[in-house]
Amino acid sequence: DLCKSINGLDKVLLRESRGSSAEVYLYGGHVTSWKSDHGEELLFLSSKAIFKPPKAIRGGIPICFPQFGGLGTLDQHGFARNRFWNIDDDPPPFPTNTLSKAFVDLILKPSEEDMKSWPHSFEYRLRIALGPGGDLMLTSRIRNTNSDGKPFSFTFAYHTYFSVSDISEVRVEGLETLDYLDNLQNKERFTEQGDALTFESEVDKIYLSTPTKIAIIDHEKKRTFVVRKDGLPDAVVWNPWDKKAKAMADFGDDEYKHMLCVEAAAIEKPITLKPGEEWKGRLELSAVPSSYCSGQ
Ligand code: TA6
Repeated sequence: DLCKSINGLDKVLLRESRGSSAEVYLYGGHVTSWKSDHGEELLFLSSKAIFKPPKAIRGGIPICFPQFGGLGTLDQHGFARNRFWNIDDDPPPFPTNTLSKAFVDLILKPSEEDMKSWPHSFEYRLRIALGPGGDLMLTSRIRNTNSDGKPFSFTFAYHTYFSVSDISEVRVEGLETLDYLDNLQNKERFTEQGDALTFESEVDKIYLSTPTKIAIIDHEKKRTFVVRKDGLPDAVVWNPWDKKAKAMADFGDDEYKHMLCVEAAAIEKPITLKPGEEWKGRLELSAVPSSYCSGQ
């Protein structure tokens, strides 16, 4: 259902038959809530999030397009998360999500303004769907619609903020032994040590050529988030920790203890599309009891 939220921005509520739900703001095409079938919130949304354009909403799943980070000429993380998307009432067939009954299709095209800072025309169709087991699936289809024959390249991330009970009790499996660029050390390249990641200070790493599946284990909740991705070879892991948290007006001082960003991304090798070509980037999130998960 489409409704007006308390802060005046339109949002879509998705409800799956067994009780799981999600909320998506047309502003930013931004998922701000994903709840399990017993109503537990699985994404982090800052209590100080600002729902006022052009500020991006702090938390949920910001869409970083056409640029991840500050790696180019646009504002940090591009402009898709700062624009009003439209409901797409004429979507192309999305064979991958045929199972879902609860979904919404959104579309973003560049404004005149956008074309000044990023002189390319594109159609970005985003489907947000809840699967039968309460999984959250995001499918992005980005097509180059340039009429001047020009290709374009972009970097991308689903900047997902997971809700965790206590960051010092969280482990991430699937990124050990991989190379990463450390944003805290001039993006220098390092190799990760050999066992699951744990967290005791600020982290901001871009892991390269990562597996299609990453597990985020919340010890206290006995819950594991499973991130499955397709078309997204990299993964960013970010927690601002205390100092950076205090420096962000839209982030509570202690909130870093209850969140971890693990972001399915395409950063190291920008994606290049010729006119008419389309790129697809899929993200599938599930939350499972931890006892089933380690080593799966
Ligand atoms: O994804 C990690 C990161 O690039 C960090 O460097 C930090 O800047 C974070 O994104 C949040 O960026 P934002 O523009 O949303 O404040």
